Amino acid sequence: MNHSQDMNAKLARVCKVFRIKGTFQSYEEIKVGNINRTYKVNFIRDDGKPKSYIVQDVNTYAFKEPVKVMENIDYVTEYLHQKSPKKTALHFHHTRERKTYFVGEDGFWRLFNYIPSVNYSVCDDLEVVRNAGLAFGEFQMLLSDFDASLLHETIPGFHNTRQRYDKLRAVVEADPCGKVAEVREELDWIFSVEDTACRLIDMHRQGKLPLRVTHNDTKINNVLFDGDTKEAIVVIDLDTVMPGLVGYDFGDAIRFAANDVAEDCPEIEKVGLNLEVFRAFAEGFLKHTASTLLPEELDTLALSSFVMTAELAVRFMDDYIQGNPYFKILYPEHNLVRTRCQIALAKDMLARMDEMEQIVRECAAGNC
Ligand code: GN1
Ligand code: MG
Repeated sequence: MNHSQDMNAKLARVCKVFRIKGTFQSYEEIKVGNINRTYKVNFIRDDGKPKSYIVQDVNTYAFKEPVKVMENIDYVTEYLHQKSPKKTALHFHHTRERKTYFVGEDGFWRLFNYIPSVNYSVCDDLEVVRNAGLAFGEFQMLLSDFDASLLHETIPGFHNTRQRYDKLRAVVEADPCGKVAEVREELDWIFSVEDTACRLIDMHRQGKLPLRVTHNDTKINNVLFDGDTKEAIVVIDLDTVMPGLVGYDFGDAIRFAANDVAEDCPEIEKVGLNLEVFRAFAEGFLKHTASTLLPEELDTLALSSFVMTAELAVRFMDDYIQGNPYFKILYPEHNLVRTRCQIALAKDMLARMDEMEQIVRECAAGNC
């Protein structure tokens, strides 16, 4: 059997476990996302109509306790559905044992509804960006009274920047693949900004920034849009919904969307912060959240963009030095290219912090 036939058979088996009715037609891999493997599977139902689903093979290297990930998702999707029943929601199918996952020899599988939509990996359409901001802001508002003690920490210390730095130090020390000499310059820069990059987590520890329920992975490709109206349909990828700081969601979204280029662009001279995109996202995000945020949270939103970008530089660098066990790569230097791209963006953010802060103040006051 070749790879595609093998995959066909595997996915058909998984669909059967989730009791999907009809005839399996085909599948395509959706290459969005750096962690899990995602497939769209296409069926013809018994009434002759086509119907598609999304099947995912959860990465259990990243998510050591995937059952807990699914428990979080069950709670959160149910809660969101109860609060806004008319909105399109992610719907995870159950196995005969009433589980939203299935552990096979070949992976940890889940299956949910396919939602016809468009999705952007790079986007400079300001209306789309504003709508992404609205969607992530609304997501956080809807979960503002959710009992956070129900949630597992699916990746311990996920955005604990201090811990990320400590881990990088240990990995540099061990240098398991002999890569450190070649990345000295990048490492020197990363460590030179450590205190600034750790300011959010430090402020949280000092009791100045509160925990909320956050998404924690707010790349614009984690929102599905209506291609005609450009409105956001639904926020997806709930694997990392956990207690977190508001800046994690704001900052990560800016890191990804307000870069002039993709996060793995090898042409460093093209990397840069797009302040128009920054403004559009801030306008959407703050529309409903501004009144609920503390002054310290608003004051650190611009900084959070830098923090998340530096943190990603740390994480990509760590993975590169370790031989790429965590992020999917398309070529051996991929994580190094991603690191350099984050460093270039983070530098630009530092240089333009005042402008970002000014925009946040304007948007928070409703004068965007
Ligand atoms: C991963 O899987 P994906 O692409 O949504 C990662 C994020 C990073 C992102 C960088 C669980 O997200 O934290 O910001 O790659 N998710 C996890 O592209 O580590
Ligand atoms: Mg993700």
